[in-house]
Parts: sequence; C-alpha cells; structure tokens
Amino acid sequence: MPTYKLIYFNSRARGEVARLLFTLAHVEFQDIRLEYGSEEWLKMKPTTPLGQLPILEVDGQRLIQSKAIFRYLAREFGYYGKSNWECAKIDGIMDTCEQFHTPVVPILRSEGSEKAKLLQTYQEETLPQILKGLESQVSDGHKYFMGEKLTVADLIAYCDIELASIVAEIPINELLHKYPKLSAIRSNVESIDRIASWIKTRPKSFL
Ligand SMILES: N[C@@H](CCC(=O)N[C@@H](CS)C(=O)NCC(=O)O)C(=O)O
Repeated sequence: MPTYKLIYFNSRARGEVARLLFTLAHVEFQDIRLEYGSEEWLKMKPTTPLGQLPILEVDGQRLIQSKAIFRYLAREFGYYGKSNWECAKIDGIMDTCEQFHTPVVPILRSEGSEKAKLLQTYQEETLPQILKGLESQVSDGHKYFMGEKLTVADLIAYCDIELASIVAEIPINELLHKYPKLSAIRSNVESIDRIASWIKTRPKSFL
C-alpha cells in the first residue's frame, strides 16, 4: 500500500471527500491541516504548483486539484463507476457540485449590501438550480446516485450540500425539504458506521 499524505487547510471544503474515501476504505493517511493565512502556508504556497491546496502525495509524488484527487482515490478504492457510462454520470454530478463552490469566496469576502445581494442570488437562484439538477440524477427508490452502491458522487454531494447550507445560512433540512432523494442520500451516507464515527471525531472547522 502506498504512503498517502493529504495536505489541505483545517477545513472540509475541498478536502473532506478525500478524507471520507480514506475512512471508508480503511486506508491510513496523513491528514495534514494548515491554518489558512499562517506563516507555514505562506512559506509553502510558492512551492506548490498552483499556490493552492489540496495536494495529495502518493509515495512522495504530488497530485493537484481536488476533483482529480477524489477521482484517483475513488478508482483506487472502488468508489467510482462500474462502467465508462457510470463514471461519466458521476463526473456530471461532480462538475455540478463544483457550482456550489464558485460563488463562495465572493460571498465570504464581500460585506454589507454587496454581500446581501450575492447571498440572495446564491439562496434563491444558484442553490435551487443545482439541487433540482442533482435531484433529477437519482432514480426513484434508489439509495444512492448510482443505485444501491455508494460512490464518490454521493460523498461529494453530501459534503458540498453541507458547505452550501453553511454559506447560505439555511439549515440543511430546510435547504433539502423539496429534494427528498437528496435528503435520503444524505441520511444513507451519514448512517454508514465509519462515516458516522469519522464525523464525530474529526477536527472541528467552519467550512
Ligand atoms: N481548483 C482547485 C481550487 C483549489 C483552491 O481554491 N484552494 C484554495 C482553498 S479551498 C486555496 O488553496 N487557497 C489558498 C490561497 O489561495 O492562498 C481545486 O479544486 O483543488
């Protein structure tokens, strides 16, 4: 088994799906968490390919971009699709989830009326569009996006819906009340023992 080191901030945002994949697969990894804006990060930043995290080190070799990391681990541990078609469906869900993130930094960095305007667009336009789209990707009566088997698509939706709820300042139950299939995926993910105990014991962070 290779040696894995996940380098990210003390945040769930673009790192938690990787942590959940390690947890589910019962694979050891170093969970390196830097403080955003810290000396340590500012020193490391110019040594990284993009000046950004996360980075996954596999036996000392570096992989950049959160989605590439998630796909790599999902393939390694058996949480990607069973066919090219399923992998493409999962990619569609992952790309859709990226839209949860796009407005986050502008919202968090703005203030006053500008912030209120961005937040309102996020709450009233962005989130309903993404959630409706994701809900349409779950077949009736299925436990997860791809049927009975959990994949990285469920993990990313699980993590990014939580992020969206925090940024939008809307409790998750309220956010998901019109989306019963996404609500069910959420409960199914949370009721997996390894995930439930990871959630209980993981370091606390705002996002
Ligand atoms: N497309 C990249 C985006 C990574 C990204 O935006 N990382 C942010 C944290 S979530 C970062 O490293 N910011 C630190 C900085 O810009 O100094 C990915 O998905 O990995």
